[in-house]
Amino acid sequence: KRLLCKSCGLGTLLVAVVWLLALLFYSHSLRSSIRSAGWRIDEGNATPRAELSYQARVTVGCTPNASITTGESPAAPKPPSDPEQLELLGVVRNKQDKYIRDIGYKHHAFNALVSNNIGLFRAIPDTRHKVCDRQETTEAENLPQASIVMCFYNEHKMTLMRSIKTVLERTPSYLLREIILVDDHSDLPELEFHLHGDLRARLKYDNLRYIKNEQREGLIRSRVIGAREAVGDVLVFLDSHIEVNQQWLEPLLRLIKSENATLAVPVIDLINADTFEYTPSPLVRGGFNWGLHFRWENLPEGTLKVPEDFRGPFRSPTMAGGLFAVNRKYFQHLGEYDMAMDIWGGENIEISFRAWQCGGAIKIVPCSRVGHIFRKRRPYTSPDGANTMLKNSLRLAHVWMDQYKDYYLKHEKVPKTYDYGDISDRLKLRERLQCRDFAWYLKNVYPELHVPGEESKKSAAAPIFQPWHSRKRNYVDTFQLRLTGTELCAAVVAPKVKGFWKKGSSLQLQTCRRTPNQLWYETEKAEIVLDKLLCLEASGDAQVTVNKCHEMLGDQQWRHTRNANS
Ligand code: UD2
Ligand code: MN
Repeated sequence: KRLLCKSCGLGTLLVAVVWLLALLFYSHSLRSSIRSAGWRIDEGNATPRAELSYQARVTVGCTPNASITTGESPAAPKPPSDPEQLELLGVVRNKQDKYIRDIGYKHHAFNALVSNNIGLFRAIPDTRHKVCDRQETTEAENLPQASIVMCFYNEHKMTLMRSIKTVLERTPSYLLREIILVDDHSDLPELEFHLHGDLRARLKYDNLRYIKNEQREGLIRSRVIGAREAVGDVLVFLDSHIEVNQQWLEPLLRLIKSENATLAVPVIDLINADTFEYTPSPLVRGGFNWGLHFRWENLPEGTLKVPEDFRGPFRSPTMAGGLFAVNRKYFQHLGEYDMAMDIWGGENIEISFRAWQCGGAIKIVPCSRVGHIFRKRRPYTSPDGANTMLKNSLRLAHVWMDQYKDYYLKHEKVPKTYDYGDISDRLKLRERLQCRDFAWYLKNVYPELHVPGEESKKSAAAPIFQPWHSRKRNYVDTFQLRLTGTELCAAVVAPKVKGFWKKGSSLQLQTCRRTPNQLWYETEKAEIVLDKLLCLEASGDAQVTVNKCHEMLGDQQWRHTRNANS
C-alpha cells in the first residue's frame, strides 16, 4: 500500500517526502531513496508494507480524463527556473509581488498573486469521466437558455473577471442569455466598475448586466435580486471565484429540460487556494448533520457499478449551495430564497429541504464540472458581526423540520429566546405548496441519516460518511506510519496548546511509540486523522502538515496504492 494525496500541487508530495528523507541523512542518491523509502502501517495484526508515494495524481471514484502525474521524481526541491512555473507557484520576486500576495490572503484568503499571474483565462484539465458525452450540442437540440447570476462581495478582481471569462469561453453563445453580476455593496476601490466602459469592453460581452446593491444584503438576497432581473429560461447561480470546465452547461440544461422541477448541480472541482491547481472532485453527494452543517458523503453503495453509471445524475439529499441550475419559473414557484436570511449560511440546506418536500428534486450531474476555490476561512464578516448561519438555520429548522428541529436546537444548544425573526410568510409558502413533512423527507430522501435515539438503520451499512462528531465515537482502528527498516514513525512533535495539537504543524520522524502524536485513523472519506482531531494535509508550501479537518477532500484526501503507476 502507498499513501497518496489526490490533489497536491504537482510535486508537493515530492518535496515533502524529500524533506522527510533528508532528515534521515540517507547516504545514497535522493532519487533512489525516494523510491525505496517505505512506510509500514501498523494496524493491529495486519502489517502490510506501505510506501509513501511521491506521485501526486488525480483519480477518485470517477476516472478523470486528465490525470496529473508527476512521472519522475525531482532531483532536489529547488525553485523551478521556468518563469511560467514560477508564476504558477506564486514565487515572490519583488516587494510588489509580496504585497499582492499578502494583501490578497488578507482580503480574499487565497493567493491573489498566483491568480493575477494566471490572468483572464487558462486551460484546465477536463475532469469528466470518459463516458460523458463530448459531442458539441447544436441549436437543433433546443436546450433552454441560461441566465447566469453571480453575486460577489469584495471579490479579487482578476479572479472575478476570470470566473466570467471562463463562462464566456466555455459556453455556446446561443445557450447564454445573459450574465447578471450583483455587487453586494463591495468597498474595495479596484471594484469600482463602470460597466459600459470597463467590464463589458474588457470581456467583450454585451449581455453583461451589473447591479450594485445600495447596502450589503448578503449572498442570499443578492441572488434573488439578480434572479428577479433575469429573463432566461434557466437560472444558473455561480460563486465569484470559479472556473467552469468544458461543456459544463449542456448537461445541466438537458436535465432541467426533461425534469423542470429538478435543481441540477455540477460536480464542484477543487481549485487550490494557494497554488490554484485544478483537480477533480470525487463523486459524492450532499448530506448534513444535526448541527445543520452541510457534509459531503459517499454515494450509496451500488450506485456506481458499470462505467455508464458515472454519467449520473444522482439524487442528493442536499447541495453545497454555490453552484446550481434551476428552471427560472420553478425557482419563483418554489419561493426563491427566504429573504430574511442574512449574509451567509443555511440557505443551501433550506432550499434542499424545500425542493424535496415540495415536489422537486436535487440531482448531481457528474458530467458538468465547475472548479471552485475552497478557502480555509471566510475573509469577510457580517456588517454587525452576527452569526448569520445560526439565525438562518433557526429559520429553516422552524419552517421545514417539524419536531425534528429539536435535535438541531439540542445539538447547537440554542437559547430558547434567540430571535430569528418572523417566519409566517415561509410557513404560508409551505402551506400553499402543500409540501410534505420532514419525516417523509428523512424516510424517502435521506434514510441513511442517523436520527438520535433511533436504532441505526440497516442501510447505514452503505459507506456513508459519518459526521465529524459521531465519527469520534467509532474511533478505534488507529495505526502508525513507520518507515520501513527503521524504528521511526511519522509524528507531530509540536507542543500542544490548550490540550490541542497546533494546527499547521509539520510531520517529523520520531522513535515509534504508540503515543497520541503518532496514532492515525483513516476515515471513510480517506482523510488521515491524528489523535481524533487534525487531518493530514498537503499544504501549499510543499509540506505535509496536520490541520483542521475541512471535509472538502482535495488536500486532505489520501489513497493507498500498490505500485508507482496506479
Ligand atoms: C458555500 C457555497 C456558497 C453558499 C454558502 C452558504 C459553494 C461552492 N459555495 O460557501 O455559495 O451557498 O456555502 O451560504 O457551494 N457573497 C456576497 N455577499 C456576502 C457574502 C458573500 O455576495 O455578504 C458572495 C461571495 O462573494 C461569493 C458567494 O457569495 O461569490 C458565496 O460566498 P462564499 O464563497 O464566501 O461561500 P462558500 O463558498 O464558502
Ligand atoms: Mn465560494
